[in-house]
Amino acid sequence: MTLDLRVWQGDITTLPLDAIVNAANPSLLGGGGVDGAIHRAAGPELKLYCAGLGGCETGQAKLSPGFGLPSQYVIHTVGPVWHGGGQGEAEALASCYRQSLLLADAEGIVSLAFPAISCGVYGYPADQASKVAVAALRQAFEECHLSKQVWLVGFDEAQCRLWQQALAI
Ligand code: AR6
Repeated sequence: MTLDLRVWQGDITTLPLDAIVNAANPSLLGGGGVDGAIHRAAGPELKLYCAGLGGCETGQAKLSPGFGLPSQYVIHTVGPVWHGGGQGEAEALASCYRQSLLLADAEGIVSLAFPAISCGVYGYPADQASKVAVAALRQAFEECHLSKQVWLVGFDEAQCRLWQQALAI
């Protein structure tokens, strides 16, 4: 049983893994950023399927097929909106990574990729978010039953550096 954490730069929608994680909003009906890219690449079936999931609360995670994506599944999670850090943002962000990893494990998913959840439109400072993410993944893995290969995806080089720094702690 091993947790293999790796950093990768690029468009998460191109990765042929068991699952990619989407930084969604509570409606699960699509939006901008990585959410928009995932819905575009998956095709309209994804929105139809997600409409039947009944939304998703902040810090929770839900599963869908990948449809037109090269990945088999999409794990939709809803990160917190950054309000300065005093409104439970770190706990909610940790919960996103934890619930996504545990859902993956329950579905037999071994390889999966995360974007930097909440670090775009939702405004979470990316250096802090990266550390919260790595700590939460390491902690949640202790409850997993299968090994995991987790790709920490940065759209740009700056985010990849932050992932590397968080991994070095
Ligand atoms: N591949 C990998 N990373 C990406 C991609 C991509 N194709 N596109 C963007 N990123 P964001 P949030 C990075 O804004 O902050 C949506 O409208 C991006 O550079 O996508 O959680 C939802 O519907 C950033 O580092 O998600 C919600 O309403 C990271 O992904 C809201 O935005 C997250 O940025 C969620 O906001």
